[in-house]
Amino acid sequence: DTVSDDQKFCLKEVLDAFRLCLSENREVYLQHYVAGWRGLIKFLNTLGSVFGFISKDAVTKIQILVHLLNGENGSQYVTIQSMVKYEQGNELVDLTKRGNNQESGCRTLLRLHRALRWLELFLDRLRTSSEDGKTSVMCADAYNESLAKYHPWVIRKAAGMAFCLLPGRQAFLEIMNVGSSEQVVAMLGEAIPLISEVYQITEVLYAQHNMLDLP
Ligand code: 1PX
Repeated sequence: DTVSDDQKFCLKEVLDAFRLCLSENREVYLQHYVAGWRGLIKFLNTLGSVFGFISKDAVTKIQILVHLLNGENGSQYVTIQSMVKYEQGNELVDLTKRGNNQESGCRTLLRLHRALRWLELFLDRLRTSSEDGKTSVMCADAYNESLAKYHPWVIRKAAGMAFCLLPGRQAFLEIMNVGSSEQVVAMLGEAIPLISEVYQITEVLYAQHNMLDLP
């Protein structure tokens, strides 16, 4: 195998990243949140170029967050909670229409946050599906229930076409590099509650700050 280890997807890595996300007092560490997404992008990249437009957008958003984390105000970006406080307190977020802060951490993370809900729904369908379950249908159902409402028609159309090209359930489970189907299903059972918790904490935080509709 010529793919080096750090490029190869493994579900364990994503699981670990989302586990490390949660601090003792239920704050979410941005560094690990970003690492979780990086892991997921590796998976997306193994699926081929039809998924490139999705991966490209996600990578752009991850990079925006990484720049903020490594930038001069990086210490304000340790957790999602501190990011929200800092950006809101310093008027660094466009609240109603796009203006000077089109690449704020808050609006950028909100896009990934909405996608995290898709992930939770999709992985849960995958986990509970039967051997002949169709990944394309699971993916489309999860998408229509979550992310689709934020996307214009062209994106929904392109996403729908890409879903049809997803590998079947068995191949899909194999790319996760965990082991047998039963082992993947077990690991999904561990990962989904963590993803769900990170999602819920972020959702409540954004709701409290009226930031669920950032432009
Ligand atoms: C364990 C393995 C599970 C599979 C992991 C797959 C990771 C998928 C990562 C998807 C990340 C998508 C981020 C989308 C963010 C977004 O909504 N961006 C839109 C709005 O951004 P803007 O800056 O303009 O306000 C942007 O318009 C998006 C464009 C790209 C299309 C997004 C389609 C999303 C489909 C999600 C399903 C991915 C299917 C992967 C199949 C496994």
